[in-house]
Amino acid sequence: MTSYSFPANFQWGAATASYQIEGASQEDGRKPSVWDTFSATEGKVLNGDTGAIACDHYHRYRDDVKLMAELGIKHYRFSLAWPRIVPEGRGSVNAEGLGFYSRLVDELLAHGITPHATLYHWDTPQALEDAYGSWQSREIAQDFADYVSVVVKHLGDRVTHWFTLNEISCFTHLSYSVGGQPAHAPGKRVSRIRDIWQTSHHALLAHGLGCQAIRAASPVPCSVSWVDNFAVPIPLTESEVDIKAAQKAFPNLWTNGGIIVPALTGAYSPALLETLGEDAPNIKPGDLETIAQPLDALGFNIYSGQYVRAADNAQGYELLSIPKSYPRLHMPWLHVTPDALYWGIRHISDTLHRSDLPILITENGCAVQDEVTVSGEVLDCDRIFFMREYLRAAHRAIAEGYPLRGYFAWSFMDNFEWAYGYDRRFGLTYIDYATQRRIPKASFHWYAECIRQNRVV
Ligand code: GCO
Repeated sequence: MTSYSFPANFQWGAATASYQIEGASQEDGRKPSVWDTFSATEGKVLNGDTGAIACDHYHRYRDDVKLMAELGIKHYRFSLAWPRIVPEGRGSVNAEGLGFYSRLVDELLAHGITPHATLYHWDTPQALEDAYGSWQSREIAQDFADYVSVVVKHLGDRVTHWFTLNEISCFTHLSYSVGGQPAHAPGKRVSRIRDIWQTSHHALLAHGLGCQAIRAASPVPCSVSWVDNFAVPIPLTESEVDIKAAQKAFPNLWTNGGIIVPALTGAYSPALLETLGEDAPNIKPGDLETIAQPLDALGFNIYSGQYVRAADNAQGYELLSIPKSYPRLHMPWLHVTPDALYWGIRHISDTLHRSDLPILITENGCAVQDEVTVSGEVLDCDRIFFMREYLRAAHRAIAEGYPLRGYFAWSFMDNFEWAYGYDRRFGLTYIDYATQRRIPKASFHWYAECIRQNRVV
C-alpha cells in the first residue's frame, strides 16, 4: 500500500496573483491596469465585481504571511503588479510600489518562506494599451524587459525564483477575438486570426527578453522560468496506440503549437503554421532564438485535460468530448481529470523531449460552493477530494522518475476570479469579503497535514 510520500526536498507551496488579491488599486502611485478598466466596464464581470479592494492584501499582507506560516508552506508564488511599479508601463519607477513588494518579500523571508515571483499575471498597464494596444504591438516586449530589469535590480538580492509571464494564451487568445466578446481584458475585437497569433508572438518575445533581463540584472544566481497552462491530451487507455495518439495531438491542441512548443523547442509547430497559412504570426529573423531562452524550470498550471484515443483517420487520433455527467466542480471547464497532471508532465519529457526541465506545478486547485457552517467552519471535502487525487497523480510522476519538484496550491485564499468576480472561490482560506475575515477551510488543515507529513494524507 503506497504511502504517497514525496522526496525530502519537495517544494510545497501556494499561489496568488496581484490583481486578484491586493486591492489598493489607486494607492501609493499605482495606475490602472487593463483589468481595472475591464472590470469597471458594465457587463464584463459577474455582479460588477472589480479588484479595487479584493482581499485587501496590500494592507493585510503581514497577517496573511503569518497565516501562510501556519499553513506550513515553505514556498509562496505571488505576482507583481507592473502598474504599481512602473505606473505608465514604461519610464518612471514608483518607489512606493517597489516598497510594498520589498516589505512583502522581507515578511516572507522572516517566516522562512521562499518567494517565487511572477513578473506578470495579466494586469497590463492601461497606459500601454492606450499608447500602442499593449500585446498587439511588438514594442511591449522591450517595455516588459525594462520593467523586469527594474524589479530584479531592486528585489534580486532576496528573490531568486522568477517566472516571466503567467499563461500567455489567457491574456492573448482569450483577450482578443475576431467575433464574439473576449472574456479577458482588454477584451478587444480584431479583424483577423493573425492579429490574435501576433499578440501571443509578442508575449513570447517579451518572455525571451524578460529572461535575458533577469539574468542581466540579478546580483546573484537565480532560477529563471515561466508559467504555462498548456492543453493536456490524456490517452483514453494507457495503451501504446492511445499514448502515441495523445502525443500526436499535443502540438495541435488549443495554442500548444504556437506557445509552449516554440518556447521549449525553438520552432512553431509546422502543422500549426501550415493550418494557419496567411493567419500565421509575422516572425522576424532572430525571434525564435529570443523566444527559446534556456530555462531553469517550467511552471505548469493544471486543472483539466482532454481525452484522446487512436483513430484510423488522417490525424491518427480523435479528441473525445466530455460526457454531460462527467464529474466537474464549480467552473464550467473544471472537469476532474487528475491524470492530466501526470500526462502534462510526461508530454514535456516524452513529447517535447525536455526531460532536462524541472517542473513545478505552479497552480492546481478548484472552485467549489464553499459555505460557512453555523460553527464557523468551511468543510470543503470536495476540494480535498480534488487536490488529493491530483497530488496522487503528482506522486506517480515522481515515482516514475519524471522531474517534478514542487506543487503550489491555487489558491492560498479566495480571490477575484476574473470574469466570475468573487462568486467563485478557489482558496484554502475562506475570505468573508464583507469583513475581510480569513477562515482556514478544512482543506487548509488537510494541506497543512500533507506538508507536515510530506505525503498525501
Ligand atoms: C489561471 C490563472 C488564475 C486563475 C485560476 C482559476 O490559471 O487562469 O492563473 O489566475 O484564477 O487558474 O481559474
